[in-house]
Amino acid sequence: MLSEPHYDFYQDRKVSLVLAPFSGGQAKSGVEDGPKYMMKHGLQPQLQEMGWSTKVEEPLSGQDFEKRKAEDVSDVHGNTKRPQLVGEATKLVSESVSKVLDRGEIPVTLGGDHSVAIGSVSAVFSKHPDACLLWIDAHADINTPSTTESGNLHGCPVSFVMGLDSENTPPSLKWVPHCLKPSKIAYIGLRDVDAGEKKILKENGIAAFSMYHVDRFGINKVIEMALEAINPEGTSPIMLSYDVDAIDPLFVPATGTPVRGGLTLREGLFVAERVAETGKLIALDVVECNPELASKDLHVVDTISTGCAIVRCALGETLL
Ligand SMILES: [Mn+2]
Repeated sequence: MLSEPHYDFYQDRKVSLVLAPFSGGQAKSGVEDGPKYMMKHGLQPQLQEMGWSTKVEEPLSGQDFEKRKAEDVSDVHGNTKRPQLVGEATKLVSESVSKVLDRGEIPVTLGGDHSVAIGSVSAVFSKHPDACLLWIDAHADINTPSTTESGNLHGCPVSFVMGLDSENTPPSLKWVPHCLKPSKIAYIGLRDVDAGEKKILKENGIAAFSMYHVDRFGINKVIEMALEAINPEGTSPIMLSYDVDAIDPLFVPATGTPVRGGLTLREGLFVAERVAETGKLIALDVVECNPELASKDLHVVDTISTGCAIVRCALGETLL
């Protein structure tokens, strides 16, 4: 049965692009250029064309995170790498997203690596405790300071906002509110989940739909099941945190941790279209576009144009 499209949250059509050019949640350089490339690709005029009024927030401008990442090797805490940088950057992102929400606009956070979601998710769930979160990703990003093998904090954002393993939280991330309940997050697209993460997902009863489920049930049914799990009444505001590596590297090659066997381009965009159709979107992240990792120019275009398309689809662009 087709649900009637209803774009309740889109009446005002006001969006703020929160640029988060940050790479400290992982080792590779280049992901900090994601926002710049998406802006250069024309994201802002594209949204204006769709009838959205747009603002741009740059909470990290004037900071020297990239320089500090290169120079300061002492920024470690237990297993975790660069917690001071991640703590500072995500706090700035959180304050910015919070301000955008207070103005009644939809924050669209453009990463940057996925650690920036510590900032966006904490702001959204502090203001909307009744919200639910769809996490679209090849990875679960729910490692804790104790379980992480790489020490890269872009693999840990969910554990911080959930308050897992809080006794080992680095001091610089103690500001993060434990605002997300395990019952309010669902994953789609998983295919590279660490053993420690599988345990966390199971123990907390988290709704996790891997590529197996997409193959078994189809993407439409998977989204229905995901929303049913986290938003059974259908009334909660929805945040979408979208890692472009959920989509297969055939379509999105320029990303830091590509994993084969992902969503097709259409399945990936359908997720965003379907969320838009609910009319309940309150916030969006699009992260992990890394133009530096492209081996040809075409790979940059593929990746950046997909990132922009995710934003447009989530904000109501339709094929007809
Ligand atoms: Mn991710």
